[in-house]
Amino acid sequence: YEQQYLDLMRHIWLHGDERVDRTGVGTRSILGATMRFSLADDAIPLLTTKRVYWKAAAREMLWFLTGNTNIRPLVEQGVHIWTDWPLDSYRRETGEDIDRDAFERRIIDDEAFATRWGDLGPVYGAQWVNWPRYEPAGEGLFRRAEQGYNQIAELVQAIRTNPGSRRLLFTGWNVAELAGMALPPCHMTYQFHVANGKLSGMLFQRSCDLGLGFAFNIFGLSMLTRMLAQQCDLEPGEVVWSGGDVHLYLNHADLVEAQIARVPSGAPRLRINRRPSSIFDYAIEDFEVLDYAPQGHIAAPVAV
Ligand code: THF
Repeated sequence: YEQQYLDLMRHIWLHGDERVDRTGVGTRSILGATMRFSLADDAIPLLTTKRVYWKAAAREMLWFLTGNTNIRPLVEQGVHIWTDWPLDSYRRETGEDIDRDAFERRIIDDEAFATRWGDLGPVYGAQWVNWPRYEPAGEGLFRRAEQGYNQIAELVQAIRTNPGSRRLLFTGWNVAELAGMALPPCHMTYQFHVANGKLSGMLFQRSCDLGLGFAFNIFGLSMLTRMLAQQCDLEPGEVVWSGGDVHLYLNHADLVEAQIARVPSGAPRLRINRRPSSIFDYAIEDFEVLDYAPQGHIAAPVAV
């Protein structure tokens, strides 16, 4: 199954359109790609051609589901994947040349500092579980209701009560709030489908960093699909990943060359060791990856 990924990587590296992107790093890019992975028998699409820190991806998914948009809970758990964006704005706005470790230490030690500098704006979690709802406030005016829409809770309810629905989806792409986000959502729309007692999940990702982010995003989609299946008493089906602008950063040349020279090895499985009482009650300890013996980690810089 992983060959799909390696083939796509090779294709983009050879034929992608080379351009200077938003980050200034430069990419080779194509429009549109689809990959499918089975979740049967606990199979999980976790890359074996490099080590993927799946627990960081799992913690990120659990963090999305809390609705929290501050990096503080991630940093407290040793997850550094979102630090660079707040760090970048801190450096830009204060002119202080603070290093990453010192910045993360302040995020942990100083709650007011974290509140001021650690928030990413109304990104993923905020939209997933608390999409703004407005209520009439008289004279044709509206005010923001205290409680927004919980798209995830409604999704669980919809899968349970109306599994044939073609509206089993949620999205982070809230047009009205994009300007306040540190980064508009990349993995933006998730859709689910029930057939023969199996739940399958699909993701539309408008922008995909194939060398770095993809490994996290496909694991997140698969983990979430497994959790939803468990909550709705369904078996896991498959995941379908669909990318819009799929690209490789030019400074990932070493990673690309090393990874496409490797051959996938083994078939990792994801086990969920408990059935929490709701989709919001999972903890990192509930997840276990088995039969994962990846090839060596390949470090690559993240473009901010
Ligand atoms: N921006 C870019 N340029 N690429 C992305 O993948 C990306 N994301 C999120 C938001 N913006 C993005 C952030 N997610 C890593 C992994 C996921 C990220 C950001 C960074 C990363 O550096 N991974 C390394 C090390 C992981 C670790 O130390 O735990 C890796 O080798 O996998 C995509 O959602």
